[in-house]
Amino acid sequence: MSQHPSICRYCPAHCPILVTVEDGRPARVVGDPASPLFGGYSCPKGRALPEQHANQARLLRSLARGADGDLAPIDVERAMDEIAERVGRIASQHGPRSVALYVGTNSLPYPAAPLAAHSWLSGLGSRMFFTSNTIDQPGKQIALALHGGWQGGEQDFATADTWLLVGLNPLISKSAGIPNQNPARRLTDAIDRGMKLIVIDPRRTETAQRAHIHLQPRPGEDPALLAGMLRVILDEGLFDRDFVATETTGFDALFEAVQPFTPERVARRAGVEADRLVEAARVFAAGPRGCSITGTGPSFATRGTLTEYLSLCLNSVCGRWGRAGERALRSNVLLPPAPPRAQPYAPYRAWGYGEKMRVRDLGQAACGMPTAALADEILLDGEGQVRALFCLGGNPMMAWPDQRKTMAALQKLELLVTVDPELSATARLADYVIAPKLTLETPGMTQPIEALKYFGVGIGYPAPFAQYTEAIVDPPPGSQLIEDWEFFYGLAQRMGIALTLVGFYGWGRHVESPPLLCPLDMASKPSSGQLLEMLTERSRVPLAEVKKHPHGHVFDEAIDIIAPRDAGYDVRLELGDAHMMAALGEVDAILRKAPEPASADDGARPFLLVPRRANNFLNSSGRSIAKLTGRRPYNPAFVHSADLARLGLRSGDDVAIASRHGEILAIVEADDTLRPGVVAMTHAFGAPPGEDDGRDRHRAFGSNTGRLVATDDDYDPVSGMPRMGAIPISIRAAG
Ligand SMILES: Nc1nc2c(c(=O)[nH]1)N[C@H]1C(S)=C(S)[C@@H](COP(=O)(O)OP(=O)(O)OC[C@H]3O[C@@H](n4cnc5c(=O)[nH]c(N)nc54)[C@H](O)[C@@H]3O)O[C@H]1N2
Ligand SMILES: Nc1nc2c(c(=O)[nH]1)N[C@H]1C(S)=C(S)[C@@H](COP(=O)(O)OP(=O)(O)OC[C@H]3O[C@@H](n4cnc5c(=O)[nH]c(N)nc54)[C@H](O)[C@@H]3O)O[C@H]1N2
Ligand code: SF4
Ligand SMILES: [Mo]
Repeated sequence: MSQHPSICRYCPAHCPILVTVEDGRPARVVGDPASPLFGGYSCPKGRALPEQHANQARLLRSLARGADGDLAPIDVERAMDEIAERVGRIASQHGPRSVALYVGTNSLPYPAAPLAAHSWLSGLGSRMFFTSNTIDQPGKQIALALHGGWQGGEQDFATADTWLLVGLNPLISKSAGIPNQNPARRLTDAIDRGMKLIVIDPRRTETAQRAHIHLQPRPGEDPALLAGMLRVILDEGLFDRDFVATETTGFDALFEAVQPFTPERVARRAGVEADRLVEAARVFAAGPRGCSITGTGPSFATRGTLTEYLSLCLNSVCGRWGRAGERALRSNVLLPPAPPRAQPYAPYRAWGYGEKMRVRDLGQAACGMPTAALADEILLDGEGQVRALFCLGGNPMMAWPDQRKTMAALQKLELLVTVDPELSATARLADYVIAPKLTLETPGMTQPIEALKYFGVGIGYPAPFAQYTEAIVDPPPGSQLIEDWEFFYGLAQRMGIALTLVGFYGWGRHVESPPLLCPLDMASKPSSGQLLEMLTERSRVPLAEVKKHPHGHVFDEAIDIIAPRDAGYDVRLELGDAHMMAALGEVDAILRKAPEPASADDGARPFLLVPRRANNFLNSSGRSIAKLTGRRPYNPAFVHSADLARLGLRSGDDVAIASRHGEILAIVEADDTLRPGVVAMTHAFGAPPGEDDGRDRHRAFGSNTGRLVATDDDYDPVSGMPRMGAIPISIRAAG
């Protein structure tokens, strides 16, 4: 028996852990009390890492679909031979665009994997690179491109006087909003200090329960609510005049555009009290320090870009950005040095360049390619049609909008390959399933998590923290597993493609320094450890230094002091972007037509379905682990008890939930933390169409909310993301 410090890579929090190893296998995981910043925190998912590694459902060998139509074990080298041959043939017959790659959430634990996969795809000549980002919060990157990001970063939660969270629940999701390192503890400390938390959420979440002000609106009204708060702040002169005058442009346009959003009008439509809205605006503006951050709730409820843009405007008019002479909040440690200045990044184009989709006039944008349109692209016959799809750490069948369409598309492909440790719903449709090593069997580091700060405000480490871990166990005996990057390296070798890893996630267009290029030796394969060394070649703190601190370390020597604006640099933050002001005009028009929070959809669908995340699962991951599912392997439909009573239902009853687009069976559960009229369900549950037709099947594996979403209805014209929240639904008893 031995104990090893390592990093839990199950979710983006990347908590430092102590792993007890017995007979070469992980036996027990606890939060590492010796690590700074996290205070020994761990959650049930992290503590279930031994079960994940030893899971009965785990694939110990790769699989290929045989002539009989069944998946059967295959030697991984042979699988790579066959796949290289087949994808090469498709690319040469139909052009490289016929090959697409989808990277999901489980690429994050493996820093080299998405980079190797991307390089392989580029080498093939295809730009059809998709990620889960465009079915998550793509508005964050689009809004940053339109508004401008601040090089000095945001203000620190630890010293804030006020904090605004719009539709996110960091106490459970641990991904943004409150620093992820034991967020509940950090929130307690902040509130004890006197910080005033404001939460806008239709559910009285774990986070909202601790708020000074909780606005519990009808879902989907966030643009109006934030415009209303901005109006109060601008009208009452509560903003930072100096900052607005010297660092921003477009104030007059914003001032004009928010005028129609009087507190009374907004409050009436959103179903909140006007006085509380005004109070929220005043508390936020009073600060003096704080930040506004948005989450997946408003992102899914349509107009996510506008909500994020207005949130950035709230921060900018209140001057909530790091000033010259202050210490920067998020210094680089394993990323290359990037001395921050008190000035915006140069603006960049948010859309209108790069690869085009053949459907709905969508294409490449600041957020990446529109994943919600990929199924349509596969289904649409014609030149350029996608015929081969490679999935890395993602599960389209559980996570993409419109599960039926997704299934039809995946079945239509000539070649579907996925890298997945289990027979996910996507893997079951695949021609090849590559069985990968899991986190404790591979080296890892915190660099990808450090780089998440480029994706939006309120994400990333609040201190120069870094950690590196070696692989601490070997793969299970008798297995044949490779690392995700090795699969793409193997394909590249066979296809004569030379791989170059483009370092530090150079996808954020406003990353200031030139990308780090790491060409790989294609004749003699590097080790995973060598790849991590290459990716940290120009790091602010040498990787060798980070390795000296196996429990993780805060590198105070890396703290940056924000420098003043460069002489002659006149870029300003944009408060009045024309697209966003026009979008506000559309919201105004909607309010004019429907001033009341009328029934959602002609009364036929009187409830609004919203997302919520479960502590024991990461999207679809964890559902095969008994320790995490416990006695409830399904995702309840949470409904307010007053609504249940009106419907004549009781907790545990079966119901049919129908949207304009589809219907699912579910099990209701009373939850009085919800605003009446709102139903909350966790996504990525359920089974593929055809497998859940029998009675009671939903009791065994839950219900897929993606069935209720249409990809081509009410979608964002830039990211292509459809309405995935605030979905009008009906509920009726199912006998
Ligand atoms: N209706 C609805 N749809 C949604 C959402 C919602 O709230 N509601 N949320 C959206 C959001 S925010 C996101 S990010 C997407 C997520 O979309 P995806 O990333 O596509 O979905 P996941 O379920 O996270 O897929 C993870 C897959 O990785 C596999 N996996 C687990 N561990 C490993 C590993 O170590 N290596 C590899 N290679 N694979 C591994 C799992 O078995 C699983 O199949 O879904 C989106 N879809
Ligand atoms: N335990 C766990 N952690 C996770 C994940 C997981 O599946 N499980 N997934 C990870 C991923 S991929 C992501 S993207 C992040 C997401 O992290 P978060 O964005 O924090 O996601 P949620 O916890 O679902 O919080 C969304 C909140 O929005 C509220 N909401 C719904 N509709 C609206 C609306 O119209 N307006 C407003 N203002 N609020 C609304 C919901 O009630 C809910 O409380 O979490 C990550 N962390
Ligand atoms: S919050 Fe839980 S799953 Fe996420 S890294 Fe920490 S222990 Fe792992
Ligand atoms: Mo996500």
